[in-house]
Amino acid sequence: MTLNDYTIGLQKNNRSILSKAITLIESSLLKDKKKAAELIDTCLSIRKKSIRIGVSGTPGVGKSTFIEALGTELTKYNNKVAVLAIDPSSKISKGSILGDKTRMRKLGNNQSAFIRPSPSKGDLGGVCNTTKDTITLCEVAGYNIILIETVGVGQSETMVQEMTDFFIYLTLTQNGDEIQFIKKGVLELSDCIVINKSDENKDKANQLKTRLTAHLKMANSKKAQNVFICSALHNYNIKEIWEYIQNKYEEEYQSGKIEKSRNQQDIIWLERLIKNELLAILNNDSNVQNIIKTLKNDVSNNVRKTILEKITKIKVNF
Ligand SMILES: Nc1nc2c(ncn2[C@@H]2O[C@H](COP(=O)(O)OP(=O)(O)OP(=O)(O)O)[C@@H](O)[C@H]2O)c(=O)[nH]1
Ligand SMILES: [Mg+2]
Repeated sequence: MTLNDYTIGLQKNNRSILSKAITLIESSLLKDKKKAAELIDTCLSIRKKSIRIGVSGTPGVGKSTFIEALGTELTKYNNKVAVLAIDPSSKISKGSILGDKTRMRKLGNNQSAFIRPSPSKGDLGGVCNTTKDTITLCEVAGYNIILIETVGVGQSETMVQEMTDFFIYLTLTQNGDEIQFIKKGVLELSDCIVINKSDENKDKANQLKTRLTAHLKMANSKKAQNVFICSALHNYNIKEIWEYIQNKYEEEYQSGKIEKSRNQQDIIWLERLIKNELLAILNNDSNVQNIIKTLKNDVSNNVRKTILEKITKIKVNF
């Protein structure tokens, strides 16, 4: 397929070409990488406006169910919804998100929606780097709302927050998650907190809402996040959450905040991309690999000095 085939197909909202284009940018083959880079450069100038939303939370909190409910609601108003799922925990959980295409059955059959799970190759940075390009491809294909699901472990929340306009954190009343995410600073990262499965115990959900709202007030957060109770399974409060997101997005779009934040995100991304490419060069360099092998065989002896000596001799030619 030529570059032109890809761009025309994408602009015609051809899903099969969109899938192929994503596979192309996820490829680690050098010849694919060159083509992918050209494709993304072209796409960056023709993409359309979209709202990018990150959805995170511990395993089983109801992220997929929430996205299914929100996505289905959104398609009722002529929106085109793309769902991207990043699974950084696949090494441990054997890829829980990958089952999501079947879990989001309704949305999966919806002609206005596109679902793409991304298996982690055990390399969070790699997957997330291609996710930003996947967003661009989806925007060219006319998807005006991009929902990104990620399990709330490790770095993934920060990375997803770095490529979205709006970050939703899902939590529950009963699993002690509350202390965990207050400790981890997730409250500060998120733009909106959703207490899911409120159908199981509405009183408890409301009590948690009160505690979290008080905590946010005390933390004097600049973001002024809202806390919602919700039942993704029974569609409770989904519409209200969407109205909140939409109003906040429009407000921030008009004030120029979205553009500013996206520019900052692009810079972070560029730095990460350069770092990753440099690492890839070093990983594929036989001299470097030989040095590592030698050092591993003799860890106890002067390793630091030797590393410093060797590293300062490495030169990268651009
Ligand atoms: N009672 C109730 N159950 C829910 C609700 N939302 C999700 N569930 C159930 O919780 C389970 C997990 O839901 P998922 O949507 O797969 O959760 P997830 O966060 O995407 O899970 P992972 O992708 O594995 O991290 C499923 O059995 C859902 O039916 C809800 O609002 N109420
Ligand atoms: Mg899921």
